[in-house]
Amino acid sequence: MTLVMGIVNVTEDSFSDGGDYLAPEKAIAHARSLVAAGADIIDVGGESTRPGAHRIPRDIERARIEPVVAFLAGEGISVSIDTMNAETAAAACRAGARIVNDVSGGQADPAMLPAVAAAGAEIVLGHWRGPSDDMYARAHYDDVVSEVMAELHERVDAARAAGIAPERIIVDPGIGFGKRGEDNWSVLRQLERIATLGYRVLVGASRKRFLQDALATDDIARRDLATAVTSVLAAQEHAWGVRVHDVQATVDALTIASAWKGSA
Ligand code: PMM
Repeated sequence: MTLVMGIVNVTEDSFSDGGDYLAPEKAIAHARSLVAAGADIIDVGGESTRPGAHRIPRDIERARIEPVVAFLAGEGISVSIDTMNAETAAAACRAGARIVNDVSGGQADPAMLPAVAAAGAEIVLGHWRGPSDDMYARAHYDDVVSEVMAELHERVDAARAAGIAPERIIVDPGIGFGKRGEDNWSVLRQLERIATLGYRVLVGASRKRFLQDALATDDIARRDLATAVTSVLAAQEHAWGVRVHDVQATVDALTIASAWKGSA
């Protein structure tokens, strides 16, 4: 069954939950509620990557995530660390994180891939064409799926050259990262093609703007049902995992989909 990665943004400015879990005890309580709802992995992030976001100092990012990662890993919870920063990734791995989730696929910090190799961690390589503060400037494609695949392939090669074993690599097409509405749909429509790269595929569509646009609504509360539907569709295309905010909705949707298929 497709794994569910629950999001804990220990940030001030993430686009849907910024500021809600900045205090470690709030982040931990939230993570526990996501695990109770059925999350398989908790993805802890200390820096927002929303469009227009600015980078934050490394010491602030580390101070935000370290106590949360250490506590959750100490409880036996599988933790991933959402960072583009090698030092933060290494610190999180020392604190017990098992997966480094780098939306830049190791491009933002040249020290990232060697750091992950040295830590023996798994890595999520996201498709990325540059920092969030001007990511749409590079959102021009002739054939978005082929280009995303070719660029992910380069990141995989770089990760393997740095000494990360292929079975420790997960790829993510980077929904919303340097992609406009229709680009995201093209990628999702051909998710199975991305899986032909030969690596596990993670999808992060949760609460993203393109879902709201498809529903033609400003009502942000309606994004969670839309997200749960994308989780089921991604699972049908053999996604290894989905990264979501509302874990309960996705777990329920995936459970009903497997009951329908007779494998629940
Ligand atoms: N999206 C965001 C942050 N981290 N990580 C992965 N692997 N894939 C994504 O699509 C992704 C990510 C931005 O969303 P958020 O601000 O709601 O966390």
